[in-house]
Amino acid sequence: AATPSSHATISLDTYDEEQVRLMEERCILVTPSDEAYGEGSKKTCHLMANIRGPEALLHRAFSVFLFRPTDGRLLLQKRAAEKITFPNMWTNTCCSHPLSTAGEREERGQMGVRRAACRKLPHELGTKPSELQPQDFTYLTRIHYLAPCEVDEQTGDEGVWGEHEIDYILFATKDVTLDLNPNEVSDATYVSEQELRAMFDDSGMCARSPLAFSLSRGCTRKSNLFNWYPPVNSFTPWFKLICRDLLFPWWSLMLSRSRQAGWEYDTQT
Ligand code: DMA
Ligand code: MN
Repeated sequence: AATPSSHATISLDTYDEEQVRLMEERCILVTPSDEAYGEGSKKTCHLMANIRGPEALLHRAFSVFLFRPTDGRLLLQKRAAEKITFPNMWTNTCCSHPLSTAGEREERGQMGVRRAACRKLPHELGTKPSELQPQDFTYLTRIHYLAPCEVDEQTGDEGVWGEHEIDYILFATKDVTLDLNPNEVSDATYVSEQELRAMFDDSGMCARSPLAFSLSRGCTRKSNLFNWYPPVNSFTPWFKLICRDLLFPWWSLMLSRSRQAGWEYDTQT
């Protein structure tokens, strides 16, 4: 493995103090077949210069999807403005990284990522530690993905920050109490499949720029050349990907099965 000094770095002076501190966390470096070979700071791992660099740094992560038992709705969070990567975007219940400690490096039964999820849900959403235990999660699969935080629409240039991860997908169905950490999460909501699809319809190109607005179809928001609206909803790239490939197909299957079984499962209202 290369020495840390060979990796690109950047000044964090303009960012939130607490989020800068968290950039010192030690992520687990992995090969594309998810073999752990070392560790790197969260900062090093999330700079596009290191992701696109000769080493193509890749690290281990997890994504939790938490469903409410009473109505099957999924808990979404909106990332705080303070987040250095992907601020202000809606995403799945909780995402983060297992750290390079003995407990969170453990691979047997995905124990490391399960423990990391049990550490981060209370930190981000204020769930009680007793409400979610490692065995409450169902491990679905791991996905390898790469996404820059920003891409310049004109030049195609990528911004400074991004993700390049082997992401463990964990589902759970559990009632939890919420007490949002405002440094991490600015909003949270439970959505049905239909409600989530409607939120997606209210994102995309709509009103990103007056030109994009005038060209976008099916957009009812008012805009003109002197008015700029940010997108109503924007979503993290990994959440969109997981929705398309895993969540929506799984959700429809689960609902049709539960209807066949005669369960009263109200997802419409
Ligand atoms: C990183 O999530 C993990 C994935 C799957 C993108 P994050 O940026 O929310 O990490 P953290 O909460 O540790 O800042
Ligand atoms: Mn990451």
